[in-house]
Amino acid sequence: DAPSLAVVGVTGAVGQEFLSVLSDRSFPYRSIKMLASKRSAGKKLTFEDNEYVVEELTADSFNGVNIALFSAGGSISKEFGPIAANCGSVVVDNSSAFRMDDGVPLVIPEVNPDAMSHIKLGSGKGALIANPNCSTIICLMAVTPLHQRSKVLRMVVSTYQAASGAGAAAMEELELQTREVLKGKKPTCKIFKQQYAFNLFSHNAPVLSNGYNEEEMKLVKETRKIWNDKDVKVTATCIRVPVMRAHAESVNLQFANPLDEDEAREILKKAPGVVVIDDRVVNNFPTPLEVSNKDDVAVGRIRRDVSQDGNYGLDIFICGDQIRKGAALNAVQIAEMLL
Ligand code: 11C
Repeated sequence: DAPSLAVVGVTGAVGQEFLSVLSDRSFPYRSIKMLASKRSAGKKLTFEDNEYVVEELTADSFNGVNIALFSAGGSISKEFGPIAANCGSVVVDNSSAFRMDDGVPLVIPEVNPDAMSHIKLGSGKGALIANPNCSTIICLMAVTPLHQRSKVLRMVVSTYQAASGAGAAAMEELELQTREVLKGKKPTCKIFKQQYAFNLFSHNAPVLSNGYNEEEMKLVKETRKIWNDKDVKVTATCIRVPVMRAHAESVNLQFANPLDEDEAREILKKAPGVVVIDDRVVNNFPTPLEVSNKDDVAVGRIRRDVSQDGNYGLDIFICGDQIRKGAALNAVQIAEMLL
């Protein structure tokens, strides 16, 4: 039997993308519940030619639900994720609420599918599965195939993150500010404290006592969990740039064994969910616009790191759609693995 689904946070940017990805991939379902906060309850939406009324998320929402896709923020996940799992639903959660919890698999299907192999749909037992942070997913999609060939000892990541990572309201703010600045008006700053259009700034996540912000530490901790490698050295600097919906990341790698750039390029060309855009002659490399609304993560600027001896270091540049592979697509792929 096809599963019954629930989408929690259906009116948000990722919630809406869940629906398009489910439809694009012809995900089978018996029924689908559209769940959101009280504020959005009663709104109508059309999905695959049927009209649905958005229902208020409550503790009773999950009776009979087999798979629940959550993207309504960490506090909603913390409150309702365990309720759904206790009702027998397998929860695929897009927030950071459970990612580092022991016993909760943190999964990128192309990278560590085995982490969730013990979770079975139809066993009657609910479960929580966490979707990694978008920056981690996009980074590890490209770096893992290289890591599988030659172990990564150290990774230095610098991100250029899109508005979508901060939600639909941040995307609207970027558009509004761009219009305002072009008209010579003072930009409206609601989501971010500083001007976003024609600017960039350190990621808006809270800064911790070690000087890193939470977004940066997610890259550090999630990589260790997904690779099951507590020794891998990761450092990151995360920056918000005025781009609508795709993140870019510059990644410097240090390997345990030599890996030259030609072999790295061949590995990446064969990697699932990855495309190589690496044309030095015409200076054509990945861009956020090129990958927007696409499933694949693009990699380019693949080159030997001249600061390291021999072939022990590489620099690469990665772009991936934050809402799609960084969030909704990855979650739906996890749900597909349950079928
Ligand atoms: C961003 N990665 O681009 C963030 C948003 O832990 O799921 C998502 C935060 C998270 O701003």
